[in-house]
Amino acid sequence: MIIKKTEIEEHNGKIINAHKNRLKPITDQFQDAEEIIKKLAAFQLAIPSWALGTGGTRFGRFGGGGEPGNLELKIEDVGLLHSLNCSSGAISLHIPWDIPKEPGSVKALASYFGLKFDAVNSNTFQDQPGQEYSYKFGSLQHTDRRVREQAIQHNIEVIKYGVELDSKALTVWLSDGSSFPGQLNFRKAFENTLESLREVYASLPADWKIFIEYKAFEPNFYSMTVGDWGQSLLYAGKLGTKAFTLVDLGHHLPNTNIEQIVSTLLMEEKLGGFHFNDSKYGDDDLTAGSMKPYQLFLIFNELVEGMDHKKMDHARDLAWMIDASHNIKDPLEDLLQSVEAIMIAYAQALIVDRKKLEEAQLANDTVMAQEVLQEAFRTDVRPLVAEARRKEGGALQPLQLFRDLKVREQLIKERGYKTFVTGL
Ligand SMILES: [Mn+2]
Repeated sequence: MIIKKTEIEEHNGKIINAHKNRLKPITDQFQDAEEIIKKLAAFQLAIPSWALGTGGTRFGRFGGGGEPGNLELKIEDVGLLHSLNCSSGAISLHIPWDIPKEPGSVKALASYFGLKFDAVNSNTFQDQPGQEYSYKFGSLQHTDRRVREQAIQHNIEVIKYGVELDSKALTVWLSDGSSFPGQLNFRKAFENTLESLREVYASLPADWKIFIEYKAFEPNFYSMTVGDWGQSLLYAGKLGTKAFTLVDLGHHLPNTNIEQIVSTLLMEEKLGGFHFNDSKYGDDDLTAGSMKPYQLFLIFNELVEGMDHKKMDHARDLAWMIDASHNIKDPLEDLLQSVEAIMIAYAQALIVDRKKLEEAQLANDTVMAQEVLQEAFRTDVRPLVAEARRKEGGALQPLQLFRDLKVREQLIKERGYKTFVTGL
């Protein structure tokens, strides 16, 4: 299904006056509003190919209808999102769930929808049919050289798929670790992992990056071989200048100060990318901003501060991706909500009065520092986000238009109710 330009224009036309009334006070308040709107318009989030179907839990999966059964349909779904919000201009593939069989036509289809290919993701946390060695006890860390070799070759294969699609990065998330004390020699597991990653790193094209994603626990419950940002940073530092740490918001222990991690990694020029989601307890993979919007804002506050300090381009210099797997919502509606929440947090970070904040920090004026941050957080920046979208040809209210056009009903008509989607 393709949303027509005229449908978006008609939707915008009906609510443009109300939008302008809401926009005016905020553009009057901020002299650099035009600049902020430009930054918002440039900011693009990659949608992972596995987020377009209804996710499951380890207890069950309750699929929805009209879900995309192949890579081409997944690209079409991301295209749909992007036509509505103009902020989902990239897709991140997971191999082997979404192997591009005909890279040329897949690339052409993506570019038809205005989409790029973001980082490609390898998978050594599951055994695939016909696979020679099992990853039951790890992959790149494995005690058996042959298992490690198989996992290395898989990552190299993923890079090759990515090259064909003009992707520029490989994200490696390992489930490697141990579930019981004594099971694993930590040092040897680290050394094996590092040695394996070095071989993968050696296969990276010159203009590629490798992102080392960490996770505190699950599926291993005693130790994870890339368990936190410190370990990830160690690997990235030892690998070289093309290796970076990737922060997934759900991969921390409860109450971790993620914004401080972000600040430190930026200082070290080792932050490579982001996976957005939200959580209450663990790696809940809930909609971004649905639980802790203030934390999301504080993270963006550090991102903006740290990137500006290093003169980085907000839109281009880090890989921004949503990584969620929702099991009760319509996946497309959920993604629209996630993108909106992330754009709002980014916009709030852009309006922080940096000069006033610095003055408060230098004077140890704790009260004023808090006031400055909360002033930005409590400002309704939604009209700025909507305006950025409108200027790019998107819908003022993407979710409303999605419902008005009965997109899901249309997709069910086209694809059927019972569909099979690869992914989590
Ligand atoms: Mn992730």
